[in-house]
Amino acid sequence: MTIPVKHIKLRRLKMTLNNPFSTSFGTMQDKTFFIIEAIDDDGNRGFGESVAFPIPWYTEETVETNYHIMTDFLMKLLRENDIHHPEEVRNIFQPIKRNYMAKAALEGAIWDLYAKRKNMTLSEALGGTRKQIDVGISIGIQPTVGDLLQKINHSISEGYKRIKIKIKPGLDYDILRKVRHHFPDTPIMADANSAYTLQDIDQLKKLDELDLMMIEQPLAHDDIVDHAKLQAAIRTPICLDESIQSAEDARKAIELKSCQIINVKIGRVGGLTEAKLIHDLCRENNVDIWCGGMLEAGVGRAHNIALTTLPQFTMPGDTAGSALYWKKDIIKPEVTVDDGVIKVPDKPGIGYEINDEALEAFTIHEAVFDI
Ligand code: OSB
Ligand code: MG
Repeated sequence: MTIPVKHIKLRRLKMTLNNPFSTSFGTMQDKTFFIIEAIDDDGNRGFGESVAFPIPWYTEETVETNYHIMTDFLMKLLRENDIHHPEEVRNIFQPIKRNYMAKAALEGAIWDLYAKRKNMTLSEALGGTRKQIDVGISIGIQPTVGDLLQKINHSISEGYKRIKIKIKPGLDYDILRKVRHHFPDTPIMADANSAYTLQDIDQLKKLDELDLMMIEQPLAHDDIVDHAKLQAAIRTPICLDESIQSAEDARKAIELKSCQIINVKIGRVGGLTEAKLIHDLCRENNVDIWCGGMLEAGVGRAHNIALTTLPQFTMPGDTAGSALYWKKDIIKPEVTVDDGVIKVPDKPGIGYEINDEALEAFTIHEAVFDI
């Protein structure tokens, strides 16, 4: 039985975050991205979300490169190949190098369509078991330490299970020391988004005294060699984000001891199938794994929740509730967090309905392609 994808609808959305989000690479407030809809003969609709930003400052992909790769290459491959199971899409897309976020967006829509046709949840289709998932929060760089402490205090009162703080050179040890002083028992971690080099090793070593859960992506976005040197020199566990773009990258990083933990993002690694391969590899090697976030709207958020139901996702992820990011999200109901926990939906596919009215309102361009 093939999955009869008849049309792909590409919508370019523009949404505005409730608050600007600052990392070592820059500040984001307006978000432009794609919602992909895979439609079959019976009118079933599978949804995917592309997580690339307008500017290539996280990885090299952008909204525009996503459009180019999806429409000029990936759709052609979908036309030329029958798909029996969404796991095959990874191989079908293999002739096109990298461009993982573009691939993941289309693949995600096909996974959702497949699960809906089978009348199962996306979590079940992936082999997930968890009925609820633990949630942490990622707090961007704040104007003052006082603002940061206030945000952390609020997040703890809301029940978030761990606090992630964005750091960069000059805004690191002194701030984290104050945070640790005010919150001696809170699980805290730091994310540098590749802002350091091995020359900063003494500054990074100082973080060992703060008992952080981990430091995420301290060194270059494409490095696994220097990270191994750094991990050998510091006690704080290193978690890799940007550097892991495939299961092969994960295998090499584990072998080199470049990290003890992996942050998986579906978009960064080319889709749910690759994310699952990385999950399985981490499980075999006893490496901790958690699901990262890309300030997603509801569709991407729902995919993250489904992935996080796999057994090795033992650490809280970055997928918080819709209201933290958006005045209005594009799904019904919106994702809600209760005491640091999201209940996994039990409806077919991504498990949330699309709020078509909101989807329309945020769409700035749309195009339909025959498959
Ligand atoms: O490095 O994890 C990251 C947001 C944008 C780009 C990169 C990252 C992040 C986050 C926020 O940390 C995660 C989220 O809340 O969605
Ligand atoms: Mg990160």
